[in-house]
Amino acid sequence: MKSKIIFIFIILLLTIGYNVSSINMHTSNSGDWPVDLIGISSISISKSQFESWVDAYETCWTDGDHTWCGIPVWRVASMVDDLEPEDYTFNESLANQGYVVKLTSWDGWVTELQIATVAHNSGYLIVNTIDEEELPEFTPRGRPSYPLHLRGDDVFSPNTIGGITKIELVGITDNNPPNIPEIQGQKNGKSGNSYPYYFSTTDPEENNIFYYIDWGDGTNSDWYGPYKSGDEKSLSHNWLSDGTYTIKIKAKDTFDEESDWNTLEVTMPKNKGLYSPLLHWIMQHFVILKSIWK
Ligand SMILES: [Ca+2]
Ligand SMILES: [Ca+2]
Repeated sequence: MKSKIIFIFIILLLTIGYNVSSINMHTSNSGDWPVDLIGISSISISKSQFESWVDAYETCWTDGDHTWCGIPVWRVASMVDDLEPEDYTFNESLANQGYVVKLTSWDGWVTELQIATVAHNSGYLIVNTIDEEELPEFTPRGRPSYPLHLRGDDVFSPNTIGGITKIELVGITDNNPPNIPEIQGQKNGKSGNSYPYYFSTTDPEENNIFYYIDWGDGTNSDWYGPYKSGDEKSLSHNWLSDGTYTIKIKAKDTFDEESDWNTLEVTMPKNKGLYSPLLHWIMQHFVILKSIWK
């Protein structure tokens, strides 16, 4: 009898202990930030960062019982659709190419939205509050909700998703590399002097462009940019030793698609045997003497 009472007491203790620990887990929401946002650039969004975006673009939706507030999906996408993270402008040309906004919940559920459907559409909101309070960890039906939930006029099953901890722009397709860059500049000069070289190219999708210049003397510019498609840029270089060098240049776009190389041969120094001022003077006078002789 006594052992039975002790046994029940232990079971009671274990049950209470389990409930206490599970209550602690469910009331502690702090573990779900940062949320990963991955596109052309990537950011781990902190809670306060997301709240600052909501300050800029707050959009709310009421389901009759509750008011949910956050920002439209396309505004979230705009934070990683350029090379610079948190460039608030929406990359329309990228959206016109088409991609999918993939939302992943911490429980593994995935919802994919075509950017063509959600662009400039307030029917799809990523919300972080309900009735001005933080989201609960779970919906009344036991589905994940905190930290971010997809809500709005156009959100129906099976697109409903909460507990969003990863947002990705995927399927950015049909991309082409930039065209082979052109390069112009002095082909002859003196070693030790610095000469500017001008280069430019365009990208079929008007993506921003990076340039890489190999100066032919064991040094290079590394990836240089990004610059707008079609803009002319210049870099100066100084060859320290006499010789003939082959400058090589290539370009890549924001998707890391690389062009082929272009080349330009330069000679440092000028060939003194041919181009010295004395020889130039003799050649000029030889031509004059020849014409007089005739
Ligand atoms: Ca942007
Ligand atoms: Ca491109």
